[in-house]
Amino acid sequence: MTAAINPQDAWKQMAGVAAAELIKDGMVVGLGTGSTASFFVQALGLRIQQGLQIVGAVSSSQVTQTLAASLGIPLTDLDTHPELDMYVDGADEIDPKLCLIKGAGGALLREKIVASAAKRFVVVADPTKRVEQLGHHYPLPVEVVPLAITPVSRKIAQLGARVKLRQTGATPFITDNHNFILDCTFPQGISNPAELDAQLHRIVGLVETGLFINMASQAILGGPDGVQVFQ
Ligand code: ABF
Repeated sequence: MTAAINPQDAWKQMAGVAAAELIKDGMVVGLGTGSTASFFVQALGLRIQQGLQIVGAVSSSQVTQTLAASLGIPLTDLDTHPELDMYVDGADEIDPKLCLIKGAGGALLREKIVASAAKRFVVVADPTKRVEQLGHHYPLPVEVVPLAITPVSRKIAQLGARVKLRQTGATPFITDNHNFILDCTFPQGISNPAELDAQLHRIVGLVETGLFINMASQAILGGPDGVQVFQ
């Protein structure tokens, strides 16, 4: 007997399956992280079992790497394939220009590296991720070198944010790159994502932000009325 999944998961799965249909023989594919990306990875694994022949896939996290390996997806890396045909990943918020907040899963740096290597970045999500303005539903995660956590926190607070160190229990959450994450809430939302991203990047010790601007080329949303594509 197959366990029933809740509607939101069903929508994520619809998006993941639709994105997997875009993958063609001979492609090098980037694999995102998170529950929606996992549905894509599973659908891609199924297509590979059915005969799809990709050149290889680059994972954006250890978790995804393990999942992909378990599904028989051929794995590669950016040294072997510095340019990918397509990257598929989820998001926490998607605005009308396809600017994104990502990083709730803590993999934002690798996600951004893999996304930036791809000719095409397809976002997969359910409709709860669509927002008019970024920053109202999710804090903005930024990845920070542990040594710099206190001065970086203070400088981000000076930009108007409430800043919280992400923790697992009593200890700081550690990224795949051995850094910390600061979750930054901007009480008025983020009116100018590009300007904020530039300001944050001027802070020494801040490694990367979860703002993905002008990177996504398409969003595939599963929902109660089926799959919708935004570009
Ligand atoms: C990754 O997973 C992250 O960048 C984002 O934070 C999260 C989205 O997760 P889900 O698909 O589980 O909502 O894409």
